[in-house]
Amino acid sequence: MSMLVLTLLSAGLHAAGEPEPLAPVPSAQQLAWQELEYGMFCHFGINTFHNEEWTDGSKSPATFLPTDFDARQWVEVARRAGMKYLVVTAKHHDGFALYPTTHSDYSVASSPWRDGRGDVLREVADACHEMGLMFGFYLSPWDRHEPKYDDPPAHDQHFKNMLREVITAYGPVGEVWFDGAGTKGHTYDWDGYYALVRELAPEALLAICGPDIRWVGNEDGVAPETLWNVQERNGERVWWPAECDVPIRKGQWFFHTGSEDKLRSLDELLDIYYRSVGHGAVLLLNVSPDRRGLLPEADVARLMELRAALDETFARNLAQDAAAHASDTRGGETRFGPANAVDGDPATYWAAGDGETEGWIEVDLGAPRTFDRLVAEEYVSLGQRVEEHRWLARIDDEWQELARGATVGRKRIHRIPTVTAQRVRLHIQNARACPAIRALGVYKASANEPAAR
Ligand code: FUL
Repeated sequence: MSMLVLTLLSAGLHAAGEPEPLAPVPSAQQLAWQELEYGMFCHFGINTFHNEEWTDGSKSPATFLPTDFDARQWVEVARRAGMKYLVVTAKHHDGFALYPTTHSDYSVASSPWRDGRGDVLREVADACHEMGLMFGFYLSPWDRHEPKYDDPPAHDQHFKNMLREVITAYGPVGEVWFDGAGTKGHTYDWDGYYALVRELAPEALLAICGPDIRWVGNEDGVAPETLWNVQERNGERVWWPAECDVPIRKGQWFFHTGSEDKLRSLDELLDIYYRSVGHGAVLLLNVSPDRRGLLPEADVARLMELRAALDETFARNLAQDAAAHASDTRGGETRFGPANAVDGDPATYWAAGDGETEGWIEVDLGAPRTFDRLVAEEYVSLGQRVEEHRWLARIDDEWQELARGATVGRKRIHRIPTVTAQRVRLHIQNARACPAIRALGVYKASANEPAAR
């Protein structure tokens, strides 16, 4: 047999390979971070004791005096709330450091708290590491206390010294949160900061003013409905997933006395969840420790209500292990078959053949079922592919549209008016490359959730 015939034969017999990744794709760290979905932001510092959001660096360290600080309570609450990571303000714009830095006298070491021997950052980092939450820190480049701030090269060195100190003493670090606030007109050596973090903590993601995680663009906890992880940056297409940071008490990142009325309702938090995580972003919800150094009871109770409502809603996927079929299966192979989208395994997916940029996947729920939440997830290791989709159900012998949208991405949840149907279909009307869908979900929301909007 000639080589040509052999080649043709083996090509014909060969199993279809995985779809070509559609560049850009996430790094392993970005992917792992996106899977966390939900984290806690903790703003704590000198401001906590002054009922202010921003202080100017002149408040006396003597005013930092939590009466009952317990980092384990923060982390335990975050864990029970289903949050998978925590980001704490190691230093906010006022310059006051929550750890005994050797590069400034404005820190916990100059406070009367534990006679100046306390270290908030140490205890938060240790509790995170011990309880299995990814640890991240916020370090404000804007520093209203540090005299060197007005001399950019000197300040850059100072800032790098602090970065080095935190990373080497409190790691492993998963996320470094660089805030851009207050920095207009100031020159920073961003590249130098990034290089230092990469050198000391290659596992850490650089967020907000950084190339790994982007700010969603508002402080409302809301991502746009159409959310691309792929972004154009400096003329290059890059994977740059979005984080939605939002305070649980409206407008307050730091604790303020007598402000319980600012605490968002369960309905508001659910809405935030659906419009952040449900649009494919990661939610970083801020809960401020109070003057005791504890998360306030009312905020904790609200977090648990949210957890309970979400757990109840997503307890049972009506499509789990349902009979599934699709318009096309890559190479006709089981390993790319539609059942992979309902097997509960995030590592398996349904994929269509090359060039199939339109198609559908359908589940038979076994009997008519009542539901009002639809979930789809792309297998984003291969890049973000779906550009336009809709959900349909077979009702009165015709396919009726339940929801529509553009991107699916890592996760897309649609809230729909309650409907009863047995056959449900995700129709991908357009994709940038053959779709790869790792999960489909059909749920009935908890009675503790407000009706669909
Ligand atoms: C903003 C800051 O100015 C706020 O105080 C807060 O830290 C928020 C997360 O970022 O830019």
